[in-house]
Amino acid sequence: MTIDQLIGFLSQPRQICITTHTRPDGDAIGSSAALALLLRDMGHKAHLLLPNKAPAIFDFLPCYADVLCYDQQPDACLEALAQAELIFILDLNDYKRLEGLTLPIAQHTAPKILIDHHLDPQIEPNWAWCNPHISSTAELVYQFMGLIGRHPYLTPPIATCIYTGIATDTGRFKYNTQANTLAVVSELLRCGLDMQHVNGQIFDRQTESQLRLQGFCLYERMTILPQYQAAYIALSTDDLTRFNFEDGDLEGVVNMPLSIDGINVSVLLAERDGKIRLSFRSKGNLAINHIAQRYFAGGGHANAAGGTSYASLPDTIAQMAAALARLYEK
Ligand SMILES: [Mn+2]
Repeated sequence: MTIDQLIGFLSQPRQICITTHTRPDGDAIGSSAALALLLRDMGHKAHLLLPNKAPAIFDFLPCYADVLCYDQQPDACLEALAQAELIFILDLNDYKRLEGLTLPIAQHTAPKILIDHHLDPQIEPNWAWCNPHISSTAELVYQFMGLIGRHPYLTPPIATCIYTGIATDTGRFKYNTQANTLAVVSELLRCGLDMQHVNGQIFDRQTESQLRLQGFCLYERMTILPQYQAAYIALSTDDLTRFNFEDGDLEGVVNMPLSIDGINVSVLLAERDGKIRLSFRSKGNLAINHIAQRYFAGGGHANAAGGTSYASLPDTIAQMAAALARLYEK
C-alpha cells in the first residue's frame, strides 16, 4: 500500500480499529486517542482497542471512556475487529505486546498501518510511518496528519492527546526532544492546546499512597552500585500491597535515581503476579536495551527498556547485577 492508496482508502467512511501496547502509557493512549479523534472527524467509525486499561490519570483524555479493553470486554473487541476494514497499530514493534489481542490482530486480513518509534519493528504492515529518532508516537501521528492533509483540522482535543504523548515520552522534555518536537508543541499551542491545564492533569494528580510509595522506594528500597554507576529499586509484592499499588503508580520512579550525580543506569524491579518486571533507564551513550533483550526477554530503546524475570526477586537482582557488570566489559 502507498500513502496515496491509503489516502484513497480513507476518502470514504470506513470501519477502523486502532490498537496499542499492553499497560498503555501516556504516548500509547495519547497517540491512539489523537488518531481516533482525527479519523472520527473525517467521518470514519474508529474503535480504540487496548489489551488492558490505561492508568486512571489519563481519564481526562477524550476517548478514554469509550476505549474497549480486551481483558474486560473481549466480545466487544472481537465484534469491532470483525467489522474492521483497516487496522492501525501504534507505539508497538512486536505483536506480543498486544497480549490477548495478539492473535486476533496478527491474523486479521484487513490492511495494517504501523505508526511507531521503537527500534527493530517485528511487524510487517501494509504501510508504515516509523522513525526511532522521533520523540514519541504522538509526534509521528502529528506528522501523519500532515501526510494526509489534515493539519488544518487540528482541534484542541487532538492537540491535548498529541501533547500528552510527547510530554510523557520525553519526560517533560528532558530527553528525546529535538527542534521538530518543540515545533510540533508550538503548533499545538497555536491550535488551542491548554498546556498548563494538561500538565496539571498528567503530572499533578498523584494519590497520597503513590507519593508515599515513591518516598519508600527512595528511602528503603534503593541500592547504589557505585562500581557500575548504577542504582536499582527492588519492590516485592508485599511492598506494593502495603501502598495499595495500582497500575501506573510506579510511573517515573525508575528515572528518579538518574538524578543522582554519577548514576548513569537505573533499574526498577517490581514483583507482581508471580513474575518480576524490570525497567531499565540510562543516560547518554550507555545503551541498556541489549541487556533487557539478552537476559530478560525484553527490549526497548537505547536509554529506556523493559524485561521480565520468572526467578525470585533476590535471584533476579543477582542476574541484573551480573548483567550490569557486562556493560563495562570491553
Ligand atoms: Mn512511545
